[in-house]
This record gives sequence, structure tokens and C-alpha cells, in this order.
Amino acid sequence: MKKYNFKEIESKWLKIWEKRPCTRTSTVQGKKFYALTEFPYPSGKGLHMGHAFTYPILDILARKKRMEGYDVLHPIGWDAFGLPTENYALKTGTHPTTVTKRNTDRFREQMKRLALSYDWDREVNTTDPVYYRWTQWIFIQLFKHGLAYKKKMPINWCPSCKIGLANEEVINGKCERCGAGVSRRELDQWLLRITDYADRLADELDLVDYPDYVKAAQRNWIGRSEGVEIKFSIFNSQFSIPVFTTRPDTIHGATFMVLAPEHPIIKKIRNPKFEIRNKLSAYVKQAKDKSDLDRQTETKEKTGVFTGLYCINPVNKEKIPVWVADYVVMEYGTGAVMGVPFYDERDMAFVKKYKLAVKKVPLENMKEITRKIIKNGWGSHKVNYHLRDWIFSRQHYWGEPIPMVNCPKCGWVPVPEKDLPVKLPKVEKYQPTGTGESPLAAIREWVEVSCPECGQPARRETDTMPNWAGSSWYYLAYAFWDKLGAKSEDKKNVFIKYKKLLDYWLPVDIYLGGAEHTTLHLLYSRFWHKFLNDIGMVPGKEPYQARRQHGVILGEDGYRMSKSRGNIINPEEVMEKYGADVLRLYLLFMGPYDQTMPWNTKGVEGCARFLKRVWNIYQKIYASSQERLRLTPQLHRLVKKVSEDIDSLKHNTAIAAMMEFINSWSRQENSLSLKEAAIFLKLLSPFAPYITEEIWSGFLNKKTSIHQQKWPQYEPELTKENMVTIIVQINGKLREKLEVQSAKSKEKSEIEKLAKRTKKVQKYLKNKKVKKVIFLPSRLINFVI
Ligand code: ANZ
Ligand code: ZN
Repeated sequence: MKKYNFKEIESKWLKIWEKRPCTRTSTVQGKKFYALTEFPYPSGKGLHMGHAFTYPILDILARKKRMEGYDVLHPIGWDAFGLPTENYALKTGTHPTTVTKRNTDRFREQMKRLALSYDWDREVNTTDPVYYRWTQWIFIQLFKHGLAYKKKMPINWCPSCKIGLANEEVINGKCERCGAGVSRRELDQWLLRITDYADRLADELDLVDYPDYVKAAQRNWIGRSEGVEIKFSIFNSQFSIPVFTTRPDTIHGATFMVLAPEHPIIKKIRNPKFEIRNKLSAYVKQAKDKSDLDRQTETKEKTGVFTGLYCINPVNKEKIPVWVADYVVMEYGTGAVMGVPFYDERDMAFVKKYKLAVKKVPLENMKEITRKIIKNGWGSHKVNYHLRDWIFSRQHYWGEPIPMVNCPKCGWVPVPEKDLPVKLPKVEKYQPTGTGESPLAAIREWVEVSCPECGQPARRETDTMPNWAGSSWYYLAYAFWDKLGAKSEDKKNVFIKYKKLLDYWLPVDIYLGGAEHTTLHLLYSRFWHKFLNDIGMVPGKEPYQARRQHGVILGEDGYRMSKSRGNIINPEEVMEKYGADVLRLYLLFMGPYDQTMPWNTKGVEGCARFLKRVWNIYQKIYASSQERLRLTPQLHRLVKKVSEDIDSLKHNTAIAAMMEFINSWSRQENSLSLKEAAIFLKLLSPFAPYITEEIWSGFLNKKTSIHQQKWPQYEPELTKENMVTIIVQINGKLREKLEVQSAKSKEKSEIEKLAKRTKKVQKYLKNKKVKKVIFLPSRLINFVI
């Protein structure tokens, strides 16, 4: 008997599949299935356990759909711009392109070993100029449609490293590199007007199948809020200040007004008292350095100063003081709030601290007071969104250059589309400049260009795009990336040229990813999709028809895997010891795909034993035309269960059912025909691609890959519902049970024949004479000997 040697099997089939991929995307069947998995950032560490857990989830579904005769698009690529690569380049002096190539080579090899059935002809890489040319092109369209603009915005600034920091580089208010306290600095930055799409991003969630909590989180992030904007005139001045409130019914309880420290009125009205002026400007300056998060954390103590101004409540004409406090932010509503301590906890905390008045008043009728305010011209209906415009500038090297030129005469001019891509130039140092500009600013030959419009000397934009850019349209690129040929210099618009393919493949049928992308990436890419749809470049309002989010694999100790805890389990080592099939099977057997679960080495061994059992059982099979009684209904039930479970990503229960099946099968050897044994193997093939391929080609002696076979169908009459158990007795003693189709169960001759074929009955009847056969239809047969 041949021993199960996964190493031999893996290296054999890896080579064969490389030459004859059974997973290429076809577009011939007329029914398509697009299974999209979030593409990885190719870090220097290779695949981690999270990748090994989540990538097989859709791989299994994709494999099944292929066997069901769908055209399946199941692609992968690299989200390869990013800080770790830039920092590594900085430290070692290796160019980020070289680092990226090394990392993606390693990832690809590991993914192949894990038998992930991606279509490698469509591999995209966001750092490839052929790819980011179109990222830049989309930016230019956004600019042309008024959806990209420049504005002064604060960035995180490390005064010791003298660089701007991305949010993820600020840890508890400190610079991740040097530990110095991070401050804020104003810089001119590009923003994308995602707020123009706020309503559609919220409303059109109704069109898609996402988990409810994902929809809720997106709606919450967008934060649509209906209220009234009410004008309070400033006492003794020609100015008035609008406030935004969702609670006009509380207006009689307003005892003060609060402005954000950045509110423009503060600079407009100079207070005659210099003490007030000094205090005010000191407060405003200090608020600037705080992050929005710090300012809005509810538990932090409220601070503020009096402006010396008073304003008039338009409804009751009361005169109330105007304060400045940093719990009010300028970016939301009007940057001014009416303080109603009796009804609002934050206002109450503020009032207690500064000894302001509290007014106990009953609530007004919401509808009536709103009508009254509007009728008298004191205010108007207003919808506000918590969603902010998307800050699209980064002051780093390793990102897509923003394809814009600044001309003293013409202003911001896009690079002509025929001149795209604007390639990242080679630099000596990736170190940011110290002025807050990206290192690109230091390359004179690159920065200084002539204006595309008037030809006069102008300067390129030196900021690069954020990480989120390349991933905002990658699911579109996959639809035609194999066609781009020699990564051509062809300047035709790919969205027009490959329109048919985009129409065929979109929307994505299922998109699997992590909870960390619930708001940012999902919203950004939905925004780009809606925009591209508006300008006629892509079909459909939504990019992803369904979204599912996976859980997390913890260390064996129940904590998140981390270097500092020393509980990291490397998938490569597990593959080395147990093989890729076992790793896949175990990770999916652990539990529902959307749960967070600790690693358990015993469980891995259980899965290894299961595959060994499968191997051994197929070694013993012999061809037989004998009618198989016991397992046939069970097998058909298994086909039904595994098929349905894979469709709903319940891989764990599908695996459990297969294990159970193998258990009963090994208890009653030879009780499947070859044809049926082939069916079981097909069911297992998406989960364990290597061992099933080996058995298929070897023992079952088939010529074409198991992964290109038809997915088995079950016959409903052969599943449990229509089966009857008949008791087989010898001299009135129970010796055997038969499971037969109910139609056959009434025929004496049929049942007698079937019973006599079982091993047990054969044993008891050997050399004996049957005197009498008693038969109760559908119930019992008794051989009297
Ligand atoms: C008076 C009031 C009384 C309020 C009351 C609430 C409760 P959402 O639902 O998030 O839209 N607000 C308005 N602009 C603000 C800003 N720029 N910074 C901080 N707070 C601001 O919340 C709207 C409410 O948040 C508004 O209604 C306002 O306080 C406050 F019993 O007005 B309210
Ligand atoms: Zn010009």
C-alpha cells in the first residue's frame, strides 16, 4: 500500500498545474461568477496566518463554481504602495521597486503552494506605471468634474523628524519613529469631494447584500443628520452667527453659545479688552495642536474661554454669552452651537465648570417651533453629514504622483492624458524634505515643467496619492488586465476599449475582506465607482453585489498573534510539516469564517488524520458493479449538504459532514461503487486540491484534472426523505439493516435479493438451508433456517 506523502504530491502537482492551469478565466459559458478577495499589501514577512485563513474561503467557492460550469473570475494582485516599503528602502537604500518585486515574488510562490486558484494572467500591481496611469487618469476626471480641489488642511507633524505623518504613524499622540509629541501643521492639500456622494452612498446601500452591521457602520460614518440652521445676531454689531441644531425644541433652554476655536467671527470682531484678547488667542493657538479625536472624546474635561460677545436668541430675544470651546469643531455644521445645559450633557458639564446659567424649561413641539423659526426667517431646514471630504495628498515618496501642474498664470492644470503616466522619478533619498513637502520636491528636473496650457514655466505637484487610491478601482482592472498585452503603450481609454468585459463581469458577485475596511476602503471604492458610472465608464451603481467579512485567527494562547507575545504561527511552517491541504482544511474547519478563533495544534493533527484516512480508503477500493446499499442515500445527502454549505461559505460544517461520511465509510469498507467514490472525491476537491488530484489521476485513473470535472448533482429521491429502513432477521434475530428506496421496499423478491448480498447475511446463510422467508413490506424480512 502506498503511503500518503504530501510533499511528493504537492511538488508534482504544482509543476503540472503551472504548465496546465485549470483555473484560467473563461468568458464562454454565458453565466459568470466574480469572486473578489481583498488584495494584500506584500510585506517583507510573506504570507501570515490571516492570509492563509481568508484566501481559501473564496478559493473554495470559486473552485466549486468552476465545476458547476460558471465562468469564474477569481483574481489577485498587490496593493504595493505604502509606508513599510518606503521605510525599508530608507533604512537599507534599496529602491522600493526592488523591495516590492522581492516581496511579491515570495507572496506569489506561497499563494501557489497554498493552491489558491487565482488567474495569474490578471495579476495587478498598484505600483506598476501601467496600472497607476489609470489611477492618475481617474484623478484627472475627478478634477475635471470639480470633485478634486486644493485646500489648507492640518496634517500630523513630527517636529523632531520634520516630516508629515500618516495617521497610522501617530501612536497615542507620539511619532511612531522617534517618540516625539506630534503637533499639527497646515498644508495645502488635495481633497476629493466624496461628500457630494454622501446621500447616494447611504441610500444605495439598499441595493446590495452586505452584513447589516457593515451597512450600519457605513451609514453611521456618513452620519446624515437633519436639523435647522438658526441665526443668532450678535449684540451691538451687524454680524450674526448661524448654529446647527437637531433639537430646535430645546431652544428656550439655551443659556450660551459656543464657537469652534477656528470660527472666523473670532478674528472679525476684536474685543476692546486686551485681557480677553490675549486669553482668546492663547486658547485658539493651543486648540490648533490638538487632534479632532482628542477634542471630541467625551470623557476629556471640557475647556473654553469667554469671547466678550453676547448674542440674541431669536425666539425669546434673550441675551446670552458667546464662548469658544474646542469640543465644537469647525468642520461640522456651522462651527457654532447653542448651549442647552438642561437637555445636553456636554453643555451641562461645560456650564458646571464655568458657572454659567441653567434654564429648566419644557420642550417645545418640534414641528411647530421649526415652522415658526422658518416662517419668521430666523432659520431654515438643513441636512448635515459627518462624512468629511477625502484628504488625498500625502507628503511621501512611495505613492502615485498626483498628475497636476501648477502654473502661475493658469492655476492648476492636469497633465495631458496622452502624457500619462507621470512616473515616479528615481531619487537618491526617500527621506521627506523637512519642510513638509514630499522628497519629489527636491528633484528640480522633475518638478520644473512647462505649463500644458500656456507653455510658461510651471511646477509639478509633488504630493503623492494615499494608499487608498490604487485599491479604489482594482476590481475593475481585473476584468481586462489579461488583455493589456505587453503592458502596452497603447493610449486608448481602457474603460471604453474593454467595455464589454466590464459589462460582463460586473458587479462583483461576492467580495470578502476584513472588518478594518468597513468604512474607508469600501466607501472610497463605492464613491469612485459611482463617479465612473456617472461619466459612463463603468456599468451599474454599485461595484460589489455582496460583501462578507471574515474573522481573525488568534494565537494558541487566545491573543492576537504578535511578535511581542511570541505566539505567531507561520503558515509556511505548517505547510512544511503537514502540507497545504491540511492547513486549508484545518483553518476552515475551525469554525464559521466570520468568527475570531484561537489556533489549536491538536485540531491540525485531526485534519491530517482525516486526509490520511481518505487516502487509505481509496487505496482499498475495488471496482464492483455490486449495488451499494448503505451509503448511497448518505452520499446524496452529503452532496446536497456540501453544495449548499459552500455556497453560504459554511465550509466548517461541510468539512464536518465529509469527516462523518468517511467515518461511516471506513466502518463498512467497499460500500461505495467506484462511481460513487469519484463523487466523494469531487466534493472534497475544492478543500484539498492536491490529495484529491493525486487520487483522481492515480487510483481512479482519470486523464483530466479533477478540478475540471462537473460538480456532482444529488438525486432528491435518493436522499433520506424517500428511504426506508428494513430490518433483516435470521431466525427472528436482528442481523442487519437495509436502507432502500421506498418504492423497492414493498417488493419481496427485491428485498430478499438485496439482503442476501450483504456480508452479514451471507455469513449466516453459508451452508444453511432457508426454510422460509417472512416478509413485511417496507418493514422486515426474516430468514428462517
Ligand atoms: C442644541 C441641542 C440640544 C443639541 C440638545 C443637541 C441636544 P448630530 O446628530 O451629530 O448632527 N453640534 C452641532 N454642530 C456641532 C459642532 N460643529 N461641533 C460639536 N457639536 C455640534 O448632532 C447635532 C447636535 O450636535 C446639534 O444639536 C448641536 O447641539 C451639536 F438637547 O443643538 B444640538
Ligand atoms: Zn499656464
